[in-house]
Amino acid sequence: MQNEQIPWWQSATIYQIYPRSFQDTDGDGVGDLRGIIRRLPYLVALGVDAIWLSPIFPSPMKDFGYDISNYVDIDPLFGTMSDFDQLLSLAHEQGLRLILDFVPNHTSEQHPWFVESQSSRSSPKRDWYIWRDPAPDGRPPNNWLSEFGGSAWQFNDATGQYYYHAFLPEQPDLNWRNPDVVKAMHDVMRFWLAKGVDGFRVDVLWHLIKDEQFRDNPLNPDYVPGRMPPNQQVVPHFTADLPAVHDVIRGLRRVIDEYSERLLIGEIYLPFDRLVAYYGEELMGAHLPFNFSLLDTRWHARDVAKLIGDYEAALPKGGWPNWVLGNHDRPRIATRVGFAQAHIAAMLLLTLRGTPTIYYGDEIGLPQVPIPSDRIRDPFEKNVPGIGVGRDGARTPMQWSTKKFSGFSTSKPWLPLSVDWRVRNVQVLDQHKSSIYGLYRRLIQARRHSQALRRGSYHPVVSDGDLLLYVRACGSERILVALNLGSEPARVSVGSTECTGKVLVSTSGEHDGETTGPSISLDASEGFVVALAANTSPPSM
Ligand code: TEU
Repeated sequence: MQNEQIPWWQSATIYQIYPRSFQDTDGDGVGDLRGIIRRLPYLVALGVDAIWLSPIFPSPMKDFGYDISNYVDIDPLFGTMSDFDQLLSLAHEQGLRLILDFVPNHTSEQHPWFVESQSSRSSPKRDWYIWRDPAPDGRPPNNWLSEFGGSAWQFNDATGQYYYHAFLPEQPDLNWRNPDVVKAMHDVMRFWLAKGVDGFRVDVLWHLIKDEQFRDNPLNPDYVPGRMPPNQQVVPHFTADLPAVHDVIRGLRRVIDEYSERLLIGEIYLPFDRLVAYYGEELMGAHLPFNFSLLDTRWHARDVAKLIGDYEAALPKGGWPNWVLGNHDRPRIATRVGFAQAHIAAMLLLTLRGTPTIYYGDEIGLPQVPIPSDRIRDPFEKNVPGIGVGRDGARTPMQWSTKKFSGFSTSKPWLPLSVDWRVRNVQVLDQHKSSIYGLYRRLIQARRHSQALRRGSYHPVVSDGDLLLYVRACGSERILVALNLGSEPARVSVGSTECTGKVLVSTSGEHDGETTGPSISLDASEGFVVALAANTSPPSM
């Protein structure tokens, strides 16, 4: 047994809660903090170690909380500061860490800082945001585009200048080149860290610094109109992933390190070679730059195997890996890969090397819910309709029980439930060992009890077709993970004795505890986690 002196987040399983959709207690159809408190025992039973809450701060909710008008309070929709304090202390009492969402790239246009900034060109807060004169013809200063459609520049009549917004016009970007902004935002972090929160997931971390010369972004030669969101007409060369962003991140990390055992996660959508730079020089950047590669890979064993290998190879020395299968911005995994393969995806997420983040509802196989046009809430879908960018379908209410509104609320929820809610809910799935919910619980437990799964090395095992095989090893403990990503049965045979061992977790649950012979037969969409017998030679790796 190796010494367990590693940071808590390296052996943790993180669970993302979208607070609007987790549990409502005041009957307004929107989730709240007291709802999360009510469900803490559920999270403990599921076996996760930390929860990350999407934004809960005062907000006009134009982007559902990612437009913050006060960083150091709680939106009344979600509750009060006293509810929050209670949530934090109860979570800690029950052994759960709490991570907040920190949105430093932009505020709400209703934040007092922006109200002051836009009031006059000579306002002391003018330079807290990014203001530019119009182009000579009166049009926006350059070709920068908003993620949510249209120019990223909004004209302000009163002062005759444009301000920059990477997202909605109601989300003006802060100027992180201004030291007063840096200080104010560091103080926001300290406010929550002093209360005892265990860390932050930082929104669009790679966007914080923009080109000082405001040069046009290059055109994207691969842009397909009508198939891709309009912001992809240009490559964000001068608006994201600039070298100077790493200085800002080092500053955030220094604040994190003023407190003990706190975690800095970065939301970063970049290819591996760029992503890994966010660990920072000497690992003084984000502890965990989110690895979103599973969100858009083709679901083929060879593609996934390559992606794991490429990620492992790209990691800097000492950089701790992490994996994500879903979040509030991307289509639900159960719909993307299908219900059967969602079990395989769960086994993958929870047996790979690195910290896994589970998106609420994925543990019950919540699908992407089709949203009727009169119930669309997401501003991205409203601005860029009809090409599938809408995020509401991945943000629908958690399904708890067979009660009305699935136990989420006593009144009509803000977004519709999935049509199968009467059977796809925690109460019903809990009765079936073979359910995806049972599988998540068994996998999380297996991970908890296995050094090899939590922190062991990763060794790909040569395989072909739809099989994805690897071994996790720590000391004498070796675990074989065998996943069938195909719709035909497959035989795992890697020599005469190599598969011999005991099944820790099988996707159906039916084989748990069985001993395996030299080869393993997998059904379509079946996976096994096998503790290899100590005297077997490892499969050829
Ligand atoms: O998302 C950033 C981001 O990369 C999004 O533009 C994403 O690509 C988009 O949602 C399409 O899937 C973060 C938050 O997670 C998102 O909810 C916010 O809307 C956005 O920042 C602005 O704060």
